[in-house]
Amino acid sequence: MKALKIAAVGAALLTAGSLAHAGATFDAVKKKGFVQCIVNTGVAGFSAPDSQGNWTGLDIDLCRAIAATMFGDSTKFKVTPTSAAQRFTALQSGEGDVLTRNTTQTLTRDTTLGLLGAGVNFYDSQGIMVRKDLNVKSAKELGGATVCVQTGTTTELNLADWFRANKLTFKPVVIEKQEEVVGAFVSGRCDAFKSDKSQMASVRSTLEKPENYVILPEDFSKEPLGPMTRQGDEAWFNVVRWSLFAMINAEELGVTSKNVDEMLKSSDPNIQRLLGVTPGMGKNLGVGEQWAYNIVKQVGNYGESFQRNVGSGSALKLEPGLNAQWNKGGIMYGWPIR
Ligand SMILES: N[C@@H](CCC(=O)N[C@@H](CS)C(=O)NCC(=O)O)C(=O)O
Repeated sequence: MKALKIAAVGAALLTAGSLAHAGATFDAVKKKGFVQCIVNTGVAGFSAPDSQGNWTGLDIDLCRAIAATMFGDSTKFKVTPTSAAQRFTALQSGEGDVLTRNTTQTLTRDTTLGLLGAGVNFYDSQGIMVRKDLNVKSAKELGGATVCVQTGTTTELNLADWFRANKLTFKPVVIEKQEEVVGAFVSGRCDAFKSDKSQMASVRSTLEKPENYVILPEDFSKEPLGPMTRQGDEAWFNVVRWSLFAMINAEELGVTSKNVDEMLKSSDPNIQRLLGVTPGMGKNLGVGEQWAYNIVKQVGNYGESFQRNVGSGSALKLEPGLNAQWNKGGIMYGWPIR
């Protein structure tokens, strides 16, 4: 009798749990029919508009994946471009539904902003770029240098930490707009430019003579970059988190935008669950059962997105490094979709 009672309470809780889809952002996004993603103002490979004004990049693909989950249509998204300093206020004040903007996940950001990190879509580290004619081989030779960084970034803090730890002096030049930071560096106002290595590679590829600049070998910090949502709407948080995990799992399982239709016939239970052939995952998220099929079909798996935007198929030609799958020498690891 007692056991029966407990089971009944458990079932009631479960029902309440599945009704928790009534999150304010989840509902608002569903109602308006598109996702508003807060992105950067333009970092090639991550998020940048092309000559026709179409936004592409790894962070844009994540935004498209979220749209595919919600609407079965990856084109149902809009962007709000922000500087590093503006991005958190933009999310807090509801200017967007999700931050998909090369944002490092840190304890302070998770605990003091009313926001929450929902995963990692690029494992990065910070580095320093200098002009080649400075003839510097290591950051340890940069004592007394003037270093340009962008306001409101982890870069600002890591810079001070590293120079202090190495007992070197430096002069920071802290500027809000990315193009002004780059301008100050190129014009010689700063000896060095510090940022996430991926973004630095992106900036370097857009300079007039990229070969005149070198990225020094040091890694200054861990920068796990990923999306954030406002706290208090777990249904929405889950849509963001699991859209990303669907892309990562699809890569691990070998499901691509090219073969996803054949994969519907796969006998692998993991693939059947991912693609909604075995239903349940969509219902749990509060979306259609084809949510992950739509992501893979329209956006691609994580590896395809990486390759196209920042990897061998892009101007940046970044190696996957840490962003390879956990069983291929990296640390990308999709949590189980089950
Ligand atoms: N990952 C770091 C740095 C992110 C960041 O804002 N980097 C700059 C340096 S390239 C950037 O993306 N700027 C582009 C913009 O302001 O739109 C953080 O989260 O603080």
